[in-house]
Amino acid sequence: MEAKYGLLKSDTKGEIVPDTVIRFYNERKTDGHLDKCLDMAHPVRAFYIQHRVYNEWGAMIEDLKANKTIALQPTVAGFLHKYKSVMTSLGFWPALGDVAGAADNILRLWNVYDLNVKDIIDGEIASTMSRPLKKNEIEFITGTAKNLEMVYYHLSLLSELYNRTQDEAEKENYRKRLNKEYYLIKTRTSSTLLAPTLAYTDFQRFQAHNLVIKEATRSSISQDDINSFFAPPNTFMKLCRGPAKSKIVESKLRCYLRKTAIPIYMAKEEVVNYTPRISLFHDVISNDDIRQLKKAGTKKLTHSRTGGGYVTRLRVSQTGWVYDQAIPQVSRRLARRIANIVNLDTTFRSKASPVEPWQVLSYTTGGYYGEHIDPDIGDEFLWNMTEAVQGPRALWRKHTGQRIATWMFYLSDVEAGGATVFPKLEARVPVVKGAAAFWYNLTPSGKIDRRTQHAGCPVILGSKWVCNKWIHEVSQEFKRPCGKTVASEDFYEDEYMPPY
Ligand SMILES: O=C(O)CCC(=O)C(=O)O
Repeated sequence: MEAKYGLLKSDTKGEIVPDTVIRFYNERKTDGHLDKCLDMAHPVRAFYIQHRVYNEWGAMIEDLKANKTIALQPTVAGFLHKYKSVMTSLGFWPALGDVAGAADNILRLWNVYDLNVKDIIDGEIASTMSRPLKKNEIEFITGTAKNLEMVYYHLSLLSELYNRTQDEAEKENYRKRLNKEYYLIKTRTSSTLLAPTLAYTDFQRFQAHNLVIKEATRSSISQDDINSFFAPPNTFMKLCRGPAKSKIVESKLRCYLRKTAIPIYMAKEEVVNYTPRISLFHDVISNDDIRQLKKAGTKKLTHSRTGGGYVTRLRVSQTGWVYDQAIPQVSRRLARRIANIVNLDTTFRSKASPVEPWQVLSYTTGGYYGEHIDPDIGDEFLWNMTEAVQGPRALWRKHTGQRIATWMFYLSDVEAGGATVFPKLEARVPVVKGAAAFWYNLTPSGKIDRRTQHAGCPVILGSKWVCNKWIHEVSQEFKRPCGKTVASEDFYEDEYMPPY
């Protein structure tokens, strides 16, 4: 027993409690209550909880369960019970990929929002604290940055590890690692390590490389050396951080009370870009309908996929498709409201439907959707293909046409981050619960309007929920007629509704 669990301790009730369980309970006090495990709103907390659960709990639980005498004692039994309830609530047990994903989330937030490495390590994100990261946790994020070839972030973390330790031997170790990594990266193009076959044929380069590595252990790199790997922010990042349009252009954006198909109902439209028009319609879904959409969506949530059907780092969220039958009244009400505002056919049909089912999306901290357009790019060539090569997906597209427009409800507010941005237009839509963004993806000639390329910025704190309703070309022929020329861009320059 002793050998298996290490130190065994007795508590006041005379129980024998393995030190791992005592440590778990002690850490709980500093990490917050176990129930907080499910509160993944803070990126640093979300990371260290998954890191700890992955690294420590799995092995400990197996050990405890294997020994019935210990497992039946109240403290240990209580612990095992807690473990079971966390498992049930989470629905999964974090794997290495989940921990790496949580580390990747922190790196993404740092990169996109230009956070401060010291604040991250101290557990402070957007002025909200969690506990500081421990050395092994910082090491894990450092390793993730290295794997992702995020050079600046990798070296900055190593440098921080170096600065924070007081232990001379450890300091020396970090210094060597830091210098070696720096020189390895600097000499990467000629590195024999990246082209192993060269190591045996190109001795001159191999020796030169080795000399560099030897040199690296002697010299010291500065902050300026690390900064030489820093890449300036692109438009997507700038927009995630805040508005990017000039003050003059911004001051020309207006809010309107728009006529709808119902004479007594005026829609509240905030225009965030005029050409092409991108609007945010306020107060278009009630809290009760939001609750029902989220409830139905939650039952269906799985990893979001991108166009080709892949789970990738381009899209970090959960998706749940909700068919009208699941929430018939809500669906009818919302579909009618959208139709009344934008004058498009939004009736879901089993064949050649002008709309897709509701797509509910949930983002937690670090979650985002990289730049993309909503129409299927492959479809631009679809019409030239024979049915045999098109396949069922293409056939479906053929019957429904492209996604002519996107209507996206915001089902939550978000504590920080998460805006929807259009880098080619420098346009930005804030996350406002109860509102919906709307834009056309096609020009009147049916061409994909690539100016509508957009992205969901990473959520910094809290969670973000949205719901897409994609509207297709089919059955919109009289609602949104083609432009008179192929070149015509926006048919209704400033009005969605035709004059009644
Ligand atoms: O979450 C967002 O803000 C954007 C979502 C999006 O672009 C999409 O689901 O296609």
